[in-house]
Amino acid sequence: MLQVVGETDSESDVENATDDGIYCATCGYMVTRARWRLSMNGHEHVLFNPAGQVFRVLCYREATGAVDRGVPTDEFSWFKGYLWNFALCRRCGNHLGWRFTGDSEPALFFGLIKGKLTFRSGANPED
Ligand code: JO2
Repeated sequence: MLQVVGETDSESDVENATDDGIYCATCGYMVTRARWRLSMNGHEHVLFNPAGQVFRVLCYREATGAVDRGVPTDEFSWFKGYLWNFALCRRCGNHLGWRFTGDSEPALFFGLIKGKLTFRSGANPED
């Protein structure tokens, strides 16, 4: 009977892996992961807010490196049936996008501004 001994990748190693990490472009903190990409009639959207600002918005199921701020509102919501509030970088507080919540699946997702993210680990935001 052969027994495999020694170290194997634990669940937490996998959970902690940053190979697909996506980071705050300002401070480098890991905000989300490629594996959490979500399509809401598309992953990437070009959207305007009431102030006339244009955003390239990417949708993710989760963004552990973001904190939400403010009272969710449905005013000007880009996604029908969803309330939004602000999503800020958990480390530097930069505005990264919006957190969306609703009654149907998915009940929660994040719309993150492409230009506020970097897809390179350890990228120097000054580069
Ligand atoms: C989210 C911002 C937005 C809206 C905004 C600042 C102020 C206001 C901002 N539709 N929200 C969404 N506001 C997005 C939007 O689903 O318009 O862009 O309504 O006073 O994030 O800069």
